[in-house]
Parts: sequence; C-alpha cells; structure tokens
Amino acid sequence: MTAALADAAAAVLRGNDLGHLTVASPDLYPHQWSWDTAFVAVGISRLSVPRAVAEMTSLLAAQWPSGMIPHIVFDRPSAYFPGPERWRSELAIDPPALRTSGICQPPVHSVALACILQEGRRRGGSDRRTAEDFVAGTLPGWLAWHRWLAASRDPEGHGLVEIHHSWESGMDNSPRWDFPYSRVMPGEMEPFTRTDTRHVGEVRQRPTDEEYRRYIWLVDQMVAVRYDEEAIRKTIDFHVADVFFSALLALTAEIIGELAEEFGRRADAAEMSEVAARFRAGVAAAVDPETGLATDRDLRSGRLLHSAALSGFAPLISGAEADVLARQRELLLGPDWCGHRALRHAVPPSTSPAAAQFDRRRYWRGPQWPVMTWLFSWAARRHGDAELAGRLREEALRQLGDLSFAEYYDPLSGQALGSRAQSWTAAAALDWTA
Ligand code: 9WN
Repeated sequence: MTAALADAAAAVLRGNDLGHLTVASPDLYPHQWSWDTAFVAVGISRLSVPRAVAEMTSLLAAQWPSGMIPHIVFDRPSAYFPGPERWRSELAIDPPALRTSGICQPPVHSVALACILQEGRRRGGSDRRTAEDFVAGTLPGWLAWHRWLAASRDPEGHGLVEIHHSWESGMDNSPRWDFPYSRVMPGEMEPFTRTDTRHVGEVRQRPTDEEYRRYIWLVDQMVAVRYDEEAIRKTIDFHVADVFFSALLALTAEIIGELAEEFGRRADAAEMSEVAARFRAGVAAAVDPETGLATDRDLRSGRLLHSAALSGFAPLISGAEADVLARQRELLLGPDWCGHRALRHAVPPSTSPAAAQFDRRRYWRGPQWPVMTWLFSWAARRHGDAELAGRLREEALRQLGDLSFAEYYDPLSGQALGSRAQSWTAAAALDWTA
C-alpha cells in the first residue's frame, strides 16, 4: 500500500510539473503558489534533490525588491481569476521583475530548505553538494524575506504578523475572518467573473460570491495605492493580526537562524533567533487562558477574534512552554477536534466539528486538509513529540488511501473535496512514505 501511494503521489507531481515549477493543481490553480511551493519542494526532494532546488529557485526569482515573496507567480496565461490583469503588480511603487500577485502567504520556505538539505546529505555525493550550494547561495534571499515580514508586518514589534487579505493567511474563508469581513463593504468596482467554481464538483465547496466580492475589493484597494505598504496599512478595509502566520514566522525564522549559523553567518543567525523569540512570545501571549486556543485580533476595531479554527493551535507550530504544549496537545486530540466521535479520520479539521460555524464541505470551514496534518506532524516531531507526529501520519495515510490526493476531505464521510491531484497533498504523501 505504501509503495502504491508513493508511486501515485509521484505521478501527480510529475503531472503538475512544468519543468522548472510545479502548479498547485492542474485546473483550479494552474500557477505557482508561495506556501504550496515549500510543501511541494519537501515532497519532490524525496524524488530528486536538484528538482526540489529548482522549485524553490523559481519561486525566489519572483521575490519583490522589498523582500516579499509573492503569493502567486504567474508565468503563463490561464483562466485563473484573479490573474495578473487584476493584480497589476507592474504598477507597484517598486515592482517585481515577474508578473505576480501583490500579497504574500505564510513562510514555510525554511522548512523546505531544511528538508532539502537533510535529504541531500542523506543521499550524499552530488545531491549533497547541490543542496548545500543552494542553501548557502540563496540564504540572502530567504533572510530578506523573513526580515521584510518582521519589519513591514510587525512595525511596532508586538510579535504578531499583520495581514491585509485573508488570502495572505492561506485559510481564505475560515470563520477566523468572519468578523473583519463583516466590516468590508465593497463599493462600486470593476465587474469580474469567478473561474474557481468551474473546477469543483459543487459550488458549496468554495467561498461564497459575497466573499469573493470582498476578496477582489481588497485587491483593488491595494492596486489603488500601488502596493505601498504604509498606505495599505492606513487604507485597507481588512487589517488583522494573524496568529497562525506569526507561529510559522517564529518557526521558520528559527530554522533560518540555524542555517545561517551553520553557513557562517553569525550576525544573521543572531538576528533571526531574536525574530523567532519575538514571534513565539507574540503567539504565547495570544493564547486565551479559558479556551486554551490562540486568538487572532482585528486591528481596525481592536477586537479579539475568537473562533474554533485550527489556527488556535498556533503554539504547536511555533513551539511554546511545556505546559502550553501539553494543554494544546490534549485539546487537539480531544473530543472537539481529532477525537470527535463523528470523524472518519482522527486528523485536525480546519474548524472544530463541535462549533456552530462548522461546515463539513466548505473549504476552510470544516474539511480536513492533509497538508495541514503534515505541518502539525512535522512541527510535533521538531518540538520533540514523535508520538503525536507518528499518530497524525498514520491517520493521514489512511485518509490518503483513496489516491485522489484531494485538496481537502469531508471530515465526517471521508469524501474527497475541492481539487484532485493537488500538489501539496501528493507531496505530503511522498514525504510520509519515504
Ligand atoms: C487563493 C493554492 C492555494 C492555497 C491556499 C488556498 C487556495 C487560493 C484560491 O489555494 O487559495 O490564494 O484561489 O482559493 O486557500 O491556502 O495556497 O493551493
């Protein structure tokens, strides 16, 4: 079974491979996405270290002069909406060399660097050299990305990353964002036609039209100020502190710091370790003592955004004090989450099945996302909890046994939902079976 799963996963990644980059999925997402690329590179490294390096290199080529890694790189025409004509990255005050979107996604990239390096060294020979040269040669670019996040997205040093669009969170329509979006009131705007709904079985597996109007309204607001970060902060209708993004920054800054140290960049290492500590503290301070879950904040109203979303487990990603981790672990495996009696597979749902907002088939409002299971499993191992990591892996492998490599799954029936042949799902399977 494991060999069949690995073969099928490899076939999905080959099918989505354009040569120098892998599209996030064949029809729904025919371009390169930022955080998808990191997960995909981890999986591909199990097949070919040079190919994994190429994947990361093509993403880095799209880095903005500011240091931002954009969330989508458009390298060919397609019907995806919003495409480059709506994003208009060429209008940016300091524009990127390639056509990209104008926002970012959570940093997972240094996880990919660490995995590529580990796999290169395990294989030895030219793979080892390729991986080491690649990490040493591109560290300045990845450092600039983490620096930009720490400076531009947390200018006051609170240890929480602010975002200007829910696409930046990667969890687009999560209940986390219901309140801030209730304050986004689109005015007159250029008409548009969605294309995403053509590629899924049922429209109800995707965000609603009302949500899309708000998503595009925010894009137009950013274009209007030519992606000037300062102006965006002042004018954008969606302005929140994202606890899960912050946890990833804490984790990935720590890894970048370790890599910098290893490759002789002492000052960079110290700087990244400070960034990691700052965001780890920000995440820890955002844990609600009553629920035990980490909480986002709406920066327009100052309101805390309580929601039963998977992001509440941010400390399991960033790392935290032992008592915080123990409580989070218990909650994660408990009856409101992985241990919920109606779940088909005991892996984390995107929203708790015990919550009023739970919607078993709609995107980030309930379904289980295998890539998120992979992330929690990887982080658990890194933070010394091999038992949790192994449990999640085992359950996820059962879920992936249908070989559809779906984007997400109905947590109650186990049915595949969203896109099929999703690259990051196949990548997770490959890493787990290696
Ligand atoms: C918008 C590619 C991306 C993921 C996101 C996921 C979804 C895009 C969309 O697909 O978002 O960025 O068009 O719905 O929410 O996490 O990176 O897989």
